[in-house]
Amino acid sequence: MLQILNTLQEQVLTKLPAISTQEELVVYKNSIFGKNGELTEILKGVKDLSIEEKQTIGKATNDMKNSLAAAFDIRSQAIDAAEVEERLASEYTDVTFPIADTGIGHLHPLTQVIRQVEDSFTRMGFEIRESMEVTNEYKNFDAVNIPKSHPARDMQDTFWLEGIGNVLATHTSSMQNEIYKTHDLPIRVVIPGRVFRNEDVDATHENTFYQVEAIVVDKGISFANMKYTIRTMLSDIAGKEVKIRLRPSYYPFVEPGADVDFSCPFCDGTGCRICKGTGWIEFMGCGMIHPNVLREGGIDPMVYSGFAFGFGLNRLAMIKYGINDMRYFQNPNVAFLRQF
Ligand code: FA5
Repeated sequence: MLQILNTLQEQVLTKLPAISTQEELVVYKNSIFGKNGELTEILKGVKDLSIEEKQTIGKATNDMKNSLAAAFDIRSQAIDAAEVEERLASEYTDVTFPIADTGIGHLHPLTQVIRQVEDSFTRMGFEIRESMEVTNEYKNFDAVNIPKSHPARDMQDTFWLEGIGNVLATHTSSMQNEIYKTHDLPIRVVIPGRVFRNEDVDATHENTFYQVEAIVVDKGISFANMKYTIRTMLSDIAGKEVKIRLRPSYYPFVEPGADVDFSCPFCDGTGCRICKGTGWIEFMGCGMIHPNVLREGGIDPMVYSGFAFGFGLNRLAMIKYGINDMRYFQNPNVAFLRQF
């Protein structure tokens, strides 16, 4: 029996190195150790040996069984290690290797315009605060002089959120109250941000768009300061001196309030396609901050005054780049984006 076992062991040790996958190894192991495997069949004869033989041969066969099992384990580990080596060699990528020109992207046109606006305000000594996208009824409406019954609420179709009084900001003026309450005086802050209105989308209206708000509060701030700031910003963005004109207008959070037009930078006021032949581009709302709004923010309107203005950034980008449909901005169309 020992001789048969020795022969089997030799066969196994010769064959094992030639096996290169775990699947093959399992099949071969089964043919040796399985229910009808070669070794199992040989070991079935042990029960017929005499007691003395069982003591010697039995122990030897057991040792051989263990050593064959160990040989299978070693081969199994070697196959795993070889597989890892092979994957390392085939999947290795040198991330420091110079790549071919893949056409690296660039900033979205809206981001480019936001940065230009921020640069202009930074030069004028403003600090930048980003507008909160989720706010509440108090900050978005009540605190800026738009009480519940006010018709101006209907002009800004609102996305109401779960929870009492939570809304998506409909305008960047929703940041005013928080800034008045948390900022030391004087205040000179510009607030770009994304706002939302539950509106039908068309070429000039989006339900998700960007606005920029600017607020200044100090002692002795006047309408003239506001006009100068607006003109400086618009000239910076247009890349040339522009004129502005103000028309009386109504916003609940300012008094007096006005709408601002600026002279068309494309035709210098003579009339063209962009300004629809008028020489002027209607652009934004502005005004002196309403005393109620200052008071609600904890600022005494008898001591301090200020101005605020706000405009749509999508509209500015459309004017600047001659884009005729606002829906392009939220459309991930690479052919459109590559133009800027
Ligand atoms: C406001 O939102 C005021 N908070 C602006 C303001 C601030 C006035 C401070 C006075 C003082 P209005 O609703 O008009 O105002 O929106 C301002 C600008 O946002 C518009 O001129 C327009 O450019 C842009 N806008 C408004 N609705 C949309 C829309 N649905 N899609 C794209 N842009 C819009």
